[in-house]
Amino acid sequence: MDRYLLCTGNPGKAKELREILPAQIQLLTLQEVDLPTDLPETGDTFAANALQKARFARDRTGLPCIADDSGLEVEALGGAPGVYSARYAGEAKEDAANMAKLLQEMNGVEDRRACFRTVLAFIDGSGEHLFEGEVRGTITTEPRGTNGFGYDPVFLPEMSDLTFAELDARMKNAISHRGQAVWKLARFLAEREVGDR
Ligand code: ITT
Repeated sequence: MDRYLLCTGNPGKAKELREILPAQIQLLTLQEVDLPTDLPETGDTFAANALQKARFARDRTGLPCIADDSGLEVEALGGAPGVYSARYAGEAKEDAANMAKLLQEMNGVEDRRACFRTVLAFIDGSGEHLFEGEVRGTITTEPRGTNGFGYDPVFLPEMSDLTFAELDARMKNAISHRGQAVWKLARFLAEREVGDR
């Protein structure tokens, strides 16, 4: 079985990555290899941060590493919170506080367009690889639904009447930014395996 290190301390992300990646891939957690769960991410793009987290873990373990950097870009806020999505309302990285701040900033704003983005970085002996996904939608005026994590209750994906938090996990994964990026990674790994045969 192939073993990969999942370089995230966010349980919501980890759950989705596990759900989407093929079952024959064994995913190790940061705790299992004695690394901190809050890896350094000081870049100003999703790609830079995903690479920074994956490189940090790869340098220390030598394992094939997968890191996810993601966030919500809101048109009327000039792309904020963007790469600062996790710490939008402070260092504590609290979902409820982040959503409350976002709804406050968007109070009375008519243009509610937004985009969720994920960049996955995968590093192994073959080098560094990036996979991206994005989904467009709008910010609701109040939280709806209890599934998922993060900003899910306030994000209404395009062509859906339900927020990410009202969709079940399979539906969210089928259309989400993370779902798209992970499918690209899974296809890359599968095609490489076929090539190796
Ligand atoms: P790691 O760096 O350890 O992976 P993190 O939570 O710090 O965890 P990011 O820096 O990538 O991760 O921050 C992403 C932020 O965007 C965080 O607040 C998430 O809650 C939010 N987010 C990312 N994907 C999301 C999704 O699918 N649904 C809702 N919120 C999401």
